[in-house]
Amino acid sequence: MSEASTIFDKIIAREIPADIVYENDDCLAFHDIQPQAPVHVLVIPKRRIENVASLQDGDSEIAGKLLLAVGHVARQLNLAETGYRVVANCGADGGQSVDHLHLHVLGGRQMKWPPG
Ligand code: DGP
Repeated sequence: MSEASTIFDKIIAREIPADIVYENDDCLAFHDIQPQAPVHVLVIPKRRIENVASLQDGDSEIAGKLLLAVGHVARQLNLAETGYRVVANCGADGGQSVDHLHLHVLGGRQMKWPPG
């Protein structure tokens, strides 16, 4: 686990504002500040985990809860019927810019493949 605090810790602590769409005991979801689709939400664990690569065997519960939170957000924002994309950028080549695990939920338009 990374020891370095990130901007997402400040969002979790309500020290900076975010457009929060869903929250439970373990996860927080809020609109991305630089949306890449009509709907672009980030789903994060409240506990700091650096990225997918740093998940440990003991993190299986929070990993599952993150995916369940994605499903909840998608239903809440009416993406479930039309579909959406879930992305986890990991590390430098993955394009990760915030070192706090987050799942991008992108929807509201037709996604393309391959991604850039
Ligand atoms: P990534 O590149 O996968 O690490 O994605 C990080 C995302 O976080 C990026 O799409 C922009 C978003 N982001 C960065 N800072 C903030 C912030 O202060 N507020 C919000 N809502 N999103 C942020």
